[in-house]
Amino acid sequence: MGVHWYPGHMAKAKRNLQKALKLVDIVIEVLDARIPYSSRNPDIKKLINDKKAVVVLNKEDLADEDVTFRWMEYLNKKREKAVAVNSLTSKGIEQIINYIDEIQGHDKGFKKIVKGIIIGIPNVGKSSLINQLSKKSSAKTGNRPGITKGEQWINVKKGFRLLDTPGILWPKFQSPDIGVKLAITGAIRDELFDAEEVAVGFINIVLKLNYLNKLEERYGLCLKGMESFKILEEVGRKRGCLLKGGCIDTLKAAGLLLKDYRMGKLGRLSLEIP
Ligand SMILES: Nc1nc2c(ncn2[C@@H]2O[C@H](COP(=O)(O)OP(=O)(O)OP(=O)(O)O)[C@@H](O)[C@H]2O)c(=O)[nH]1
Ligand SMILES: [Mg+2]
Repeated sequence: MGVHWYPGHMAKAKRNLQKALKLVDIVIEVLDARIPYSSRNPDIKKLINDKKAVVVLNKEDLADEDVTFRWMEYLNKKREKAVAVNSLTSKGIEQIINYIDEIQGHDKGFKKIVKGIIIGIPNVGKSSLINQLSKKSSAKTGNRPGITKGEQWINVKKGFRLLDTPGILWPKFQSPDIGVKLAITGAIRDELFDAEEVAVGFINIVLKLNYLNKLEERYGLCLKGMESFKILEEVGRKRGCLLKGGCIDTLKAAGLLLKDYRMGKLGRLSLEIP
């Protein structure tokens, strides 16, 4: 079993990305603040080379603030420009705009024309970020992966154009839990994985990172000392996920748990620490 998340068209997307990178001055790499490691394409660094780059930790509103702070420190130590962003509000947006201004050279008589590209895994909020930067809704967004189908140039502000791109995934065969984390956060289409398996993977992380109280609070349950599948059953029982005959519908419970997490109903919860 395991989560298989590398569809064939992704290879083509990677070739397109290589071409597009040649056209731009700056790369905005969007990561999911809840999984900055697992949502990062390990090949991008090489492709970007010495180009200017910003690492955005998006959906910061869903991630644990303390953990995000540690990720920022970690990235800064590696001399990477990192910004924690909520693309549904304006948190972090000004910092990115200021950096663009810097590149454009706002003190001179004229502004340099700057072109950028926005890249990242599916559903991480690339198009939402563009809309927030430009204060328009030029880019189509949606609550599932694969919304942006092709590349699209968007005028963000005077002298700054940004290329929106479809989300890309890559094979990271060495570690199956990366696939699980990408599935939990919504980067992989729900039809491509077993929700029960992924929900149990989620509960295992919750146990490991000491977030059990968040589940207990949300569902009004006492879950201490239980193993992960039992916890899933308890959530299902509490939420009335029952099959004919009274058995607990753990598949339905899994879907409900993942949906609650993605919507922030469990509170701020990061899935990995630096
Ligand atoms: N909570 C929260 N949700 C966000 C944030 N940014 C985007 N979203 C939501 O995430 C979902 C995906 O947003 P998109 O902007 O369409 O993501 P994308 O990266 O362009 O996705 P693809 O085009 O499919 O690759 C939408 O439901 C957005 O409302 C954020 O900072 N916080
Ligand atoms: Mg998009």
